[in-house]
Amino acid sequence: MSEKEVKNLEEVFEARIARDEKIEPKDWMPEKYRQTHIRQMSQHAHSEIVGMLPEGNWITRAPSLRRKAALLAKVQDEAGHGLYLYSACETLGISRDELYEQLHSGKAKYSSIFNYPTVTWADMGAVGWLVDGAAIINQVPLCNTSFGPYARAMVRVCKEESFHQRQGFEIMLTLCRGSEEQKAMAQDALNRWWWPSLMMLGPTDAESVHTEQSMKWKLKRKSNDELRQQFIDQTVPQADLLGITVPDPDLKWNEETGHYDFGEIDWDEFWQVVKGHGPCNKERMNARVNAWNNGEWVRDAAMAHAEKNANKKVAKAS
Ligand code: FAQ
Repeated sequence: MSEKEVKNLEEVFEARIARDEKIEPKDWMPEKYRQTHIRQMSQHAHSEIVGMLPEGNWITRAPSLRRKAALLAKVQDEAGHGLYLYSACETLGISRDELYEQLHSGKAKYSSIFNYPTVTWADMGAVGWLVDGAAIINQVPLCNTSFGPYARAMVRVCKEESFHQRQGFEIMLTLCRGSEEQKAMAQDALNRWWWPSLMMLGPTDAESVHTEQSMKWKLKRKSNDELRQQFIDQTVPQADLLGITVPDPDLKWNEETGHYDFGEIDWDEFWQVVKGHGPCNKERMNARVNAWNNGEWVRDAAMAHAEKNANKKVAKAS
C-alpha cells in the first residue's frame, strides 16, 4: 500500500472515531490501535482470571450456604468476564494460546489489586465493595469505548459487577451491624484494601504513559485521576453509612471543589507490586501456570474428541 493510501485510510479512521462510530474487527485500523487494544483488553481478561483466586480462597470457608452460593456465582461470573474479553481480543488476530503465554511468561500485566491476600471473611465484603466498586467506575465508561467487541462485552460485565459490588457491601453491612469483633474485622479489611483499591485505577495522569493516546482513540473516556476521584467521592459516604473509618487522616470534604481531598498514595508500593514484588505475585502466577499445565490432558482429550466427531461427520457425508 502506498503512503498516500495509508494516509487516506488513517483520515477515514480518525473521522469515524470523531463521529463516535464503533470500529469493528474487520475494519481497517492503525497497527498501534490494534496493539493498544490487545494490551489493555488482554490485561483486563488476565485480571478477571487471576482475580478469581483471592475469592476462590474463601469458597470452602463461607459462613453459610447462602454466602457460599453467592460467592461461587461471583467467581463464576469473573471466569465469564475473562472469556468474553479473551474472545473480544482474539478478534484482533491474536490467539488464546499466545495471550496465555504472555501471562504465564510475565510479559503481560494483570491488575495489581489481586496480589494482596484475603485473610479474613471480611475481605470478601471489602473486595466486592471496594474492588468491584472501583472496577465499575473504571468500566462504565468502557461500555462506550470505540472498539465494538470491547464495548459490547463491557455492557454485560458492568451489570454483573454492579451486583458483585452490592453483595460485597451487604457483607460489610452485616458485619458492621454484628458483634464488636465482626465490626473490627470489617474495619481491618477496609484498612488493608483502601489504598490498594485507589492504586488499582492506575498511576497518576502525570505518570500514565498511555492515557493521552487512549483518550484520543476514545479507548479511555476518563483519566486515571478522574476515575480515582469519582471512586473516593462515591465510596467515603458508604463507609460513613457502615460506621467505619477510611484509613486516611488527610481525607476531607472540600466545599470549594465539591470533592474529597485525600492523602498521598504510596506509589512505590504500587510499582513494586506491578513489577512482581507484591505479597502474592508469585503465588498467583504459580496457581495460573499450574492450572494450565495440569489441564493439558483435558485440552488434549477435548481436541481428540472434536477431531473424532469431525471425522465421523465426514465419513457419514461421503
Ligand atoms: N495494575 O499508562 P497507564 C476487576 C500499568 S478487573 C497493574 O495508566 P492504561 C474485576 C499499565 O498496564 C481489573 N498494572 O495504562 C474483578 C501500563 O503498563 P504497560 C482490571 C497497571 O492502560 C473484581 C503502565 O502501568 N481492570 O477488577 C495498573 O492507560 C473483583 C502505565 O499505566 C482493567 O483492566 C494496575 N492497577 O491505564 C475481578 C480495566 N494500572 O501495559 C475479580 C481496563 C496501570 O505499558 C474480583 N483497563 N498499570 O506495560 C484500564 O482501564 C487501563 O488499562 C488502566 C491503566 C486504567 C488499568
